[in-house]
Amino acid sequence: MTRGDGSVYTVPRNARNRAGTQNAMSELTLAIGNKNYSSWSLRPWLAMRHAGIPFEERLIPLFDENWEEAIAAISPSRRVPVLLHGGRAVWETLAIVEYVNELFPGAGLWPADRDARAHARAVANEMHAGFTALRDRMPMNLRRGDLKGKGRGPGVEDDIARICEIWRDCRTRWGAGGEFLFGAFGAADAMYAPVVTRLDTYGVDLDETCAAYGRAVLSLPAFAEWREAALREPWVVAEDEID
Ligand SMILES: N[C@@H](CCC(=O)N[C@@H](CS)C(=O)NCC(=O)O)C(=O)O
Repeated sequence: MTRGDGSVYTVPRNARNRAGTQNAMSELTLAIGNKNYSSWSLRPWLAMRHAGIPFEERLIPLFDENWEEAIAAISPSRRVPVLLHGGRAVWETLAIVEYVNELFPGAGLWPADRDARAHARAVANEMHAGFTALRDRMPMNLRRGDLKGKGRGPGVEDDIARICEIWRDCRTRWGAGGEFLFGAFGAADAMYAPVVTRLDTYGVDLDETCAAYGRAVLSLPAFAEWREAALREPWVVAEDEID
């Protein structure tokens, strides 16, 4: 199996045992929303695709005429992403990441070092629970190239300052082995990937450390694959389009 960066990833034997069979692992299905808008969907998709973890993708266009029926049939929270595996539904992005990490412990989704791993989980959770001003004002929208300077409002600058503090801190303390928060690309980076796209879309000025980190995320082959598909999508979600 090949990772997104071209290196080869061997499925660990204990992962096979936990999943039951090799076949069971190849039957992972990740249900996602529109690639242009669904920032939560991007996170586990990117983590899994970059790591070379095999999965089938099921895209359910957000809020179109079949949305409610389709999502209710597979997701208890009626939200995407949701991972389907062996009759089980795993919803909530971080729960999906942890589930996949248990199936593929050799995939490097979290850092090997315990201190780094604790830090990675803390910043991933901080992303999951917070930055609501930025998320509300700057919806992910990969198609738009005309939003530089837009999306500002109360709380947004504070969110950006804290995010950049996290990135600088991770890069300084743990990032020496690569271009990402903990060196190699992993789950913490996947959690922040939609923020990277927002800071780019809305033209936020960054210091060199954060700008370089953002460029590294946007340059990932797996992210390019997601973006290309997003740009081909026909759907428009009016509430995520700002003027
Ligand atoms: N806390 C959830 C958030 C998931 C979420 O809000 N997904 C959005 C799409 S990006 C969704 O399904 N929205 C549908 C709705 O609000 O009805 C997670 O971590 O997965």
